[in-house]
Amino acid sequence: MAEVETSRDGAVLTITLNRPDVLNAFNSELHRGLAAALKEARDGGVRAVVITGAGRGFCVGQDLTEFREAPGDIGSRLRGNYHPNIRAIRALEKPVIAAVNGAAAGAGMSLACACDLRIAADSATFVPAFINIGLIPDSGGSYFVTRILGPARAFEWLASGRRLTAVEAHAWGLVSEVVQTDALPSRAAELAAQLADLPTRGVGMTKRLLDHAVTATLEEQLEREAQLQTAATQTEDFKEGVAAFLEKRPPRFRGA
Ligand code: T3D
Repeated sequence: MAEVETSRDGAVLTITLNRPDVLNAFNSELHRGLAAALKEARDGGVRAVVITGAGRGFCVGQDLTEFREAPGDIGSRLRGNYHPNIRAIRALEKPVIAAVNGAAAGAGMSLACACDLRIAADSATFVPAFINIGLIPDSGGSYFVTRILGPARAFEWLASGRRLTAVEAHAWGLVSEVVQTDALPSRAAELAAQLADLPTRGVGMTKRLLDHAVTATLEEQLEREAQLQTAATQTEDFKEGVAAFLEKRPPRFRGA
């Protein structure tokens, strides 16, 4: 079995991290497989992506057995293995859903937070495990968690290493929805299919715009909106959206 599996259902690509015996901890093969899957996700026919884990874990970050001898050059590993996949998720101009089926710990928690939205099984847990072994948040964890939760709560959580239940994560706004564990795959597929039916280029530009908004001034953001709105009016889906409204019928967006 491959460390990462992909499957297509219409315009939805599902990426499954597949090292269930170690709750899908990262090793080199998993990084490589995820990179290949995220490349596959760039295909124009893919209009929504789901990332999930096989078995009872989502992803528990670095495989700690690789630290047994010595940590090695962690900085290089982060730059070479982790960062490209985090950047690839943010660069995808389509929605990426983390379907968190179980423990999301360390860099696995960062991976979930790099996605555009998170839905969780009621058995899922979120663990900023770094501090529990004397490390600091990496793989974008400090960046995304601060933006999702705000700096005060981010510090309280990331510095404590506390395990958060799915219900707590929902109350904090870390996940948008909690469903029964058995229902997670079908709910993720349903949500992804709904997102895939939207005007994908508009969704992609919205994603880019919101990423930019985090650090932009109002003037910069107004200008970015004007530029991307100009691009949005040039899409086929804009024409279709207006035509459907005027003809009083549901739109049929093609993602073009
Ligand atoms: O090297 C670099 O590039 C640096 C990058 C670092 C980034 C990081 O991600 S650092 C943080 C690494 N992750 C952790 O520290 C998490 C460690 N795991 C846990 O704290 C717990 O497993 C969980 C809280 C996540 C889940 O607990 P629980 O009780 O549900 O499961 P468990 O029994 O602890 O784990 C099940 C199995 O998975 C177990 O193996 P076994 O006993 O059945 O043979 C356990 O050892 C294994 N496992 C869990 N996490 C890891 C792991 N094996 C290797 N690496 C792991 N990270």
